[in-house]
Amino acid sequence: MSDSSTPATPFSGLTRLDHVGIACHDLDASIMFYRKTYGFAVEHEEVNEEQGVREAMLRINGTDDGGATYLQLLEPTREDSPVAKFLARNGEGVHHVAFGTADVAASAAGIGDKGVRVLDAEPRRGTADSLITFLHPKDCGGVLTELVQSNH
Ligand code: MC0
Repeated sequence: MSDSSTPATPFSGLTRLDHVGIACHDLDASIMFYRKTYGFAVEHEEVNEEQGVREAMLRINGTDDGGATYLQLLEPTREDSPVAKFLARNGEGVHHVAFGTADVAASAAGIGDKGVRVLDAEPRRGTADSLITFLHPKDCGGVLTELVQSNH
């Protein structure tokens, strides 16, 4: 039964699942696992010194909103980085989920107004020149959540 008070699209402007980020100790071994097991190919690889990660984006499918859906494999480049701390505490596994939006600042502002802590005062640079911001996992049911404005 539909509820006429429920908006057709979420107020947040989020349009898709952009990626699932997976923390790993050895990026090359992890890439090999996903290639051999599922046939997923690396579309993009880079080091993001600000975030302290070496990362690979494995494209899963495309969408019609200028973005796509990926697995993001994350290997830490320094011990004080968020991913290194996560690995030390939890071992390898799902690190965060990321939702796509056409306007990351507007989405973050709307979500912040709902009482969720937005971790970046201004959007930062993400993979492939995307714009990103993070939401605190303690305000999101234990899930570190990222918002992504694709550069495509
Ligand atoms: C930490 N916590 C998590 C978590 N990381 N919970 C779920 N998922 C995670 N990934 C929990 C801890 O278990 C702890 O819970 C509490 O949050 C505080 O964690 P902490 O590590 O002791 O302390 P903080 O506050 O220094 O750091 C947590 C925070 C940080 C989420 C604020 O990791 C952060 O700012 N993350 C955003 C940036 C990031 O993760 N970058 C790497 C991906 P308890 O219960 O023990 O208190 S970069 C990326 O993905 C880019 C390149 C891209 O997509 O383009």
